[in-house]
Amino acid sequence: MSDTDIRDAIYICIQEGRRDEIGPLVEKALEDGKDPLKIIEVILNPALKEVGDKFDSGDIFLPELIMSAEAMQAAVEILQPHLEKHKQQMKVTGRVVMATVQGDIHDIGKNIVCAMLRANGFQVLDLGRDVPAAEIVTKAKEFNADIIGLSALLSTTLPYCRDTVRLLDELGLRDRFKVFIGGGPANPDYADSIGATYGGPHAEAAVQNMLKAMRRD
Ligand code: B12
Repeated sequence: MSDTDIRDAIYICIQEGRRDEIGPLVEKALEDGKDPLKIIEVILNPALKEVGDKFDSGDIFLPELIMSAEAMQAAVEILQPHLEKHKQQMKVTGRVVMATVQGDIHDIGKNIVCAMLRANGFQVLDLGRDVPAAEIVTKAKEFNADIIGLSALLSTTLPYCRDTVRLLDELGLRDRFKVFIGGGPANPDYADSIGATYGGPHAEAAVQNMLKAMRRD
């Protein structure tokens, strides 16, 4: 199979939600020396974005969206250890608590950010998805985090980022953590308005921005 054939086949697996077929194709791309992050950014993300757009325009419905998400998840699970591969050789660059906020179950992007942070020497406590603000704050204290990373993919759940910052304020803990937000509806203006930092549109930007924040210490 040529590079183009593999790329097209992976793309189609995401589009058509072929969870059982995508694994061997991703493995083959890795065997051929493809960079795992490039597989995500150049093939998987654009394919899933097209699925999201079709869902948005009513051309496909939730069951299809779920099947595509499952194929994406299967591919990311294979790639994740490859993203994290170099972490043992590095010294700890910071401690991050990551969560997808309350009411939101989108976690594919957050999982990629976690893997990339680990690959860059961060210690990461991943709290999962649909996590209430109070739990995020408690765990950040216990973990002695430098950074709290919040992921929100829905316009309706983005306000939970603000709630988390407010809770930190109320508890007198705001200065203890840098708060980064990310995910589709997050943007620099919104981040500013709630007293947080926009972490960027993708995992690489998230890592660079968090590394920069740690260097300022
Ligand atoms: C996959 C998906 C799902 C899957 C999620 C599976 C999972 N385990 O995550 C399923 C099928 C479950 C789903 C459900 C729903 N979804 Co949905 N979903 C998507 C889809 C197609 C892709 C999201 C994704 O994984 N992208 C790939 C990853 C790699 O990208 P990413 O998430 O953006 O993450 C990157 C960056 O944002 C950044 N990042 C992410 N988090 C963070 C955090 C920090 C701190 C930083 C710095 C950076 C960062 O780095 C990541 C890696 O590069 C999007 C469409 C889209 N274009 O986003 C819709 C989308 C987000 N969903 C949408 C909707 C409406 C829903 C539902 C409400 C549908 C329904 N009627 O039930 C439910 C909501 C369920 C809930 N309560 O959360 C809408 C949201 C509209 C809006 N603005 O509110 C979208 C935009 C689709 C659309 N165009 O209409 N969905």
